[in-house]
Amino acid sequence: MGKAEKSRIALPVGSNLDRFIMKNQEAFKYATGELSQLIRDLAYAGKVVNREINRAGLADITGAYGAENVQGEDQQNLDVAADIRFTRALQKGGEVAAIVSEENADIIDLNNPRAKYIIAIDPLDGSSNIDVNVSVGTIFSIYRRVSPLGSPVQMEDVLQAGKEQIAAGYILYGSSAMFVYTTGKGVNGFTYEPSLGEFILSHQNMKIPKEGNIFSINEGLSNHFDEPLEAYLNLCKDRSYSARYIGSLVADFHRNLLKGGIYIYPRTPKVPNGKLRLIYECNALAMVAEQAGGSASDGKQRILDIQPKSLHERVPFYVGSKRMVEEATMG
Ligand code: P6P
Repeated sequence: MGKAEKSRIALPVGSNLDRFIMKNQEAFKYATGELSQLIRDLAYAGKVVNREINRAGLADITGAYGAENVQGEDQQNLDVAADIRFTRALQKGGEVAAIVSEENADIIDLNNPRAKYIIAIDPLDGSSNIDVNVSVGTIFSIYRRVSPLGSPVQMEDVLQAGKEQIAAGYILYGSSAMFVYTTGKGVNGFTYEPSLGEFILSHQNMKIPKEGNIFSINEGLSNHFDEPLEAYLNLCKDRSYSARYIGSLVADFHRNLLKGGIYIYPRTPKVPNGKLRLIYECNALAMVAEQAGGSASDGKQRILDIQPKSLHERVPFYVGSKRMVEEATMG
């Protein structure tokens, strides 16, 4: 990528996502517009899901769907609704050859073999929180296909290491909805303005503080933490750090991105590889964290270096302020 392409996209706060995407595209001399359209398609689906979440309490679409996903977790109605929304938007957009989704056991082949891109997505992470009005989020990764265009999608297209992502981000359905993403040239956040129906640039070139004093972990599992983790958490408490754990990954991650902090979902006897999924949860947030100056590890290695072996594999996840992740994982 040329020097110009590495330069940050500078647009004034208040610019809308569309204009930012176009500016971003100009910086990529080989860009042909498909990636731009793909990011627009994700933002559009996010607006639709945001509307449904905001009405959830009234429209009787909360609660369990009555089925389990491939993880054996009870699907919520909105999990299924969000999965359908994103799949439809990406299918219509025409830029995506296949999707890996938390809500589907197998690759969703969009029968579009000439499309360049692969999407990995958690359509609605933390959805069980919707019934109690807690923020939830969508997490997405974008990869280029590695198998020849025109041929059927292969497993190698979807089992790519996180460092191969060409873009990643999340949509936070919180007190305000936000679209936060990176294409490898820094991280930018856009806040949804309902009166305009637009995501507006509100957080330019987001950087996570190198140090923080917030730690996010489910201490209800503390009887099962290994010694190095126990020791690190005691260090946090000796320093009177704040324990903040919403139980919704995107919400915890976003707060730590802005204020500094570390989110940890460790391995325990019940979840020997941790709970979070590498391909459609950890990789995207690891790319955002690193692009914002932070770090993401599985406790031993960089998340983005891990070569996935299966679609729904789990990894222990330490993500956030660089020095906090280094200290938590040096044990
Ligand atoms: P626990 C939600 O199910 C989720 O995937 C993340 O959003 C959240 O951080 C974590 O699991 C909560 O898991 O075991 O602490 O309830």
